[in-house]
Amino acid sequence: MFNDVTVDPVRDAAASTALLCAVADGTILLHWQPVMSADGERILYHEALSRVIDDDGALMPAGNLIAAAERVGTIGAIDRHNLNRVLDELEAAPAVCLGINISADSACLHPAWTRTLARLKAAPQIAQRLVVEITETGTLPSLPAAIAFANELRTLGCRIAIDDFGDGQASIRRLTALKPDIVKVDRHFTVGALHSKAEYTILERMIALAQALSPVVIVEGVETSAHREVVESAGGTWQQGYYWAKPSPDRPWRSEIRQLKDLAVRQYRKGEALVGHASISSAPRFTVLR
Ligand code: G
Ligand code: MN
Repeated sequence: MFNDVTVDPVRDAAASTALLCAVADGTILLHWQPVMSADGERILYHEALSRVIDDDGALMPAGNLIAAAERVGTIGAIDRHNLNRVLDELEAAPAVCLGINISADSACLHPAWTRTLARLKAAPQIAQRLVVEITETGTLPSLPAAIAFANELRTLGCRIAIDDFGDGQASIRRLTALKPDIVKVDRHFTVGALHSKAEYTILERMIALAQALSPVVIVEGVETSAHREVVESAGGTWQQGYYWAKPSPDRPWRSEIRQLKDLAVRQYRKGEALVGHASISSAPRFTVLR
């Protein structure tokens, strides 16, 4: 059932119910994938991606179930659950920036968002480290509603990203109205750029267009070193994809905290003062966006 891509209302109802049950059972999990600078030196943020445990106990991407939940209209509850789990992470780790995917269908100021928005309002230092990625693949049901949602989140300090830019159905005029802080160029342009000069030019122009729409541009689908190079030469300074890291349950920002704790304990035992983050040479570097 999980891998079936044909659209059928009964299957959609079953799949969307399975996803809600996974939330209730705690079998929907977040994996993390970093957004990296083209030189591999900096991490912009880590994107949370949903994974579900299937009937055989295997972990699998939740993409098909999410698509069904979007069609049935239950995606809002899933998105709010995931966003609240990301807020838990941000609360636990004071230096990291994290990203979350919100379906276009959920991007409206529905009363169900009240508790989550209150949580963000109460903690601006957490909101400032959150990137809310609104996917372009679904059509935005109401542009004014999406603009109000994006503006509210931005007022609270969050960054708004347009996901899968170039792959969806929304017009550029509609996307401009969201005033995105970040645009993520869809991975198909990366794959195409190695095929022909014409497709390379399309990638280059897509990046330039995205740069005109927002101050930060991320290019997705960087799977090989050839992709890394072609994207960098086309102007893609922030990159994401399997070449840099596959989505993983590991949370490197937690290991930084662990290293800091270990260091503190070692230095305490040796009678030395704690010298801080700069001394942890192996720790990943985080770019706090603002
Ligand atoms: O729509 P969005 O860009 O949020 O989708 C992320 C999805 O893309 C996740 O399911 C993730 O596992 C997958 N993904 C991440 N990096 C790559 C990549 O380099 N290649 C491909 N094909 N998929 C990727
Ligand atoms: Mn995304």
